[in-house]
Amino acid sequence: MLLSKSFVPILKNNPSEAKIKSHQLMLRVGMIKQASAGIYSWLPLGFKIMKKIEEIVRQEQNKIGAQEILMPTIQSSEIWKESGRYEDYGEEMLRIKDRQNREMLYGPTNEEQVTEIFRSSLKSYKSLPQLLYHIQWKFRDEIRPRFGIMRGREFYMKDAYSFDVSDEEAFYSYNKFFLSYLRTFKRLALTAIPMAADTGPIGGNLSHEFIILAETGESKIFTDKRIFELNNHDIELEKNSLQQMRKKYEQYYSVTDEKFDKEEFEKVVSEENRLITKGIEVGHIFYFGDKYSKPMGASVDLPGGKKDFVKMGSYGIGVSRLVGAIIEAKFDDSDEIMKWPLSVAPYDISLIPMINKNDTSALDKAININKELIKHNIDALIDDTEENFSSKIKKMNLIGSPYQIIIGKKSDGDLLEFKEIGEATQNLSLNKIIEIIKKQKNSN
Ligand code: P5A
Repeated sequence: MLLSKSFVPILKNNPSEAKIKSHQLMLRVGMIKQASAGIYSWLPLGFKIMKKIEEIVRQEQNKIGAQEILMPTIQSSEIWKESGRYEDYGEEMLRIKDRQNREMLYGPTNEEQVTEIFRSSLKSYKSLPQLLYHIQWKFRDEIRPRFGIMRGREFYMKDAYSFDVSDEEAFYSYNKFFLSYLRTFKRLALTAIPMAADTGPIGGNLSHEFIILAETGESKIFTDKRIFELNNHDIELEKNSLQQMRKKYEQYYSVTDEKFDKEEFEKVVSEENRLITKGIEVGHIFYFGDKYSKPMGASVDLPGGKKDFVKMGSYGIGVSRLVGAIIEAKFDDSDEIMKWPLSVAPYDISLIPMINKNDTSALDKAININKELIKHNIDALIDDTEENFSSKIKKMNLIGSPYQIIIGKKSDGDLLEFKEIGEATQNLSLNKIIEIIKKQKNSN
């Protein structure tokens, strides 16, 4: 892709309305454009990144046997009246009337909608477990939308729902999602720590937030540092090994604000292991048993002829929030260098030819390199503008492709001036560069 033809409206300076670095960068390189308070359009660069995140989230859901569906954004108030949440949800719910004066709403979450789908389709314990998910826009009329897409009013969420015959089976489903979240965030190059959390308007009494550390995060957290050393991604999807995994996490104190108990914290965590800091909630999982299935009558026939309400959980990932969260974790704002993990980078590599008016040989060379990269499925952004070298580098550092090739005096003959963004340059052949990138891609 040629930069001159791409829709990447770059601003020279940080926009004053943006208070945190992710919001600043997203506006600065034209990833998003505000439409109204807490509501954004996604422009090509930002959209490409979000779609790559979405695909990783999807793959990891599929790997645990969850099935993708798509529920609407607009829901009927009827099902929310059945569950009892229509009044409880309060001002955060955007309520709409259609032309027949029917009360509708823009879905802030989908527990009711999915329970309605389940109850009208499945009747036997033999169909269980069922794990269903969708990736869909949500709307919450947040009182204080802020930090760009981090706390938006309209945002993109992956929400999954589990249906089981017993508590024991439901905990197994919960643990599957727990593992899939650890794997998902790892592929996004994030260290997200599960923390016991409050359940708020979703309900139930078992819940974990997945939090990445960031000074600008809105969640206050209290943990035992040793939890960061756990690495449990390569285990079998089997009941016992998942239980073992949960136990390993549970041995370390790790909670959000609402669950914090000072006395207990100081009793179970030695002083040198205590960490009190802030983080960004990128995922949240809940177990709430029959909170929705009972009032909404979602039951199955059991072996002995009895019926019981299905046991349910729900599992959210903030897909749009993750774009900002990765920036918070990876953007070096003092040097103004963004390094996207290759798994979600908008482009794998930037080609930066030094172009003079009378000499287009560097650009020609970049275009030839790109032809070769395309053969290997490597996606390059070519800066074909005639700006000076330092402003080209500045721009590409903000866009954040993880690799760069600088085509100037030093990229002579077969050796190219190559670097991993933010690192020292090396002179390598194009074949070697392709090999490095492909190897990195395959490791994800
Ligand atoms: C779980 C799935 C739920 O809604 N119902 C379905 C449950 N959980 S949650 O914690 O309220 O939200 C899940 C994740 O969505 C992201 N998120 C947001 N992202 C951007 N702007 C917002 N206003 C916003 N609110 C929630 C978070 O990542 C959260 O973990």
